[in-house]
Amino acid sequence: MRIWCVIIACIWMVGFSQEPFASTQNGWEERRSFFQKNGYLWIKQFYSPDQVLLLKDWADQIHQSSLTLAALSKSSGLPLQILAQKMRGSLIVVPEAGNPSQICRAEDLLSCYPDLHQFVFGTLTTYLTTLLNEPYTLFKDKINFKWPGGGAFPPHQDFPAFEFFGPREHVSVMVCIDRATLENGCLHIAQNWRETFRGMDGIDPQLLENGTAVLPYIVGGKNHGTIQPLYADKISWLPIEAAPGDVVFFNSYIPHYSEPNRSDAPRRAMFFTHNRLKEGEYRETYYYTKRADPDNPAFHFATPTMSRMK
Ligand SMILES: O=C(O)CCC(=O)C(=O)O
Repeated sequence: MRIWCVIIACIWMVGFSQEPFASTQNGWEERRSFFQKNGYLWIKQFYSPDQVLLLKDWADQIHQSSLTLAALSKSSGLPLQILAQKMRGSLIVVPEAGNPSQICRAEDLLSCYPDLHQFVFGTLTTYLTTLLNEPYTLFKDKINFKWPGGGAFPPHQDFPAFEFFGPREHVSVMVCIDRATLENGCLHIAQNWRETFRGMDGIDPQLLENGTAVLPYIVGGKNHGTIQPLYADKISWLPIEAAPGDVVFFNSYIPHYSEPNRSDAPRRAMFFTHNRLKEGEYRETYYYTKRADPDNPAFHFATPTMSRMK
């Protein structure tokens, strides 16, 4: 009798100790195959409420610094673009096209906030590296403030804005700071976009199958970078009404857009774009080039900001 009890206990312990391992593996595999099939992965409550408090503090500090730079620009008569060139350790601050007294976005956050850099690396970069089973590295980073009245980001793919640098694919992570709603201009992501365009003229079928096709887009003018309406109108869009602490991983080919903020509260979100480490480290080159040529339309691709050709 005693020997049977020992055998049953051993079987139960082996089964019990294997279960968490087995379910963890399944968790990664499910997430990986969802991301690979759909081009995005939305993880609700990725950050805890206390981590969200930290992120909100960073967002507040970044906005304060951006306002200080905007005030310096006004008092010195030097445009923000020139300040970003002269003060290489400072944020890159870009005003709203429709309301230049409002800040649309700030970039190169991680050079100015080393603690935020460590926080992002230890959470998002590490998570992404495990999710996709190979090392990833940061390519660029920014916060889009989208204050009340802040402008729309028309439908676009990110890849054509990044393609002048080395990497052939990227994964951005949107970190939701404020609740994002239909009213305040949440992100919308294309669903099944590869299926939508199968067999359609003007798109390379092999690239479409690989998920790396670039849809025809408007070049020049105030809609520079926007997917041609003939194509964008066919897409079925998923609104990401995300809560603070939610994160959304999405690749640089998936079409996305967001509406203006029609509410009276901000819709802030940070974006951390990564590339495969084996394609090289580009973050410093990216920001060196952006500071040297800030009005290049490639840096204002489907955004509510001003550039040379807009
Ligand atoms: O902040 C948003 O709503 C959209 C962001 C985006 O698509 C971009 O910055 O390229």
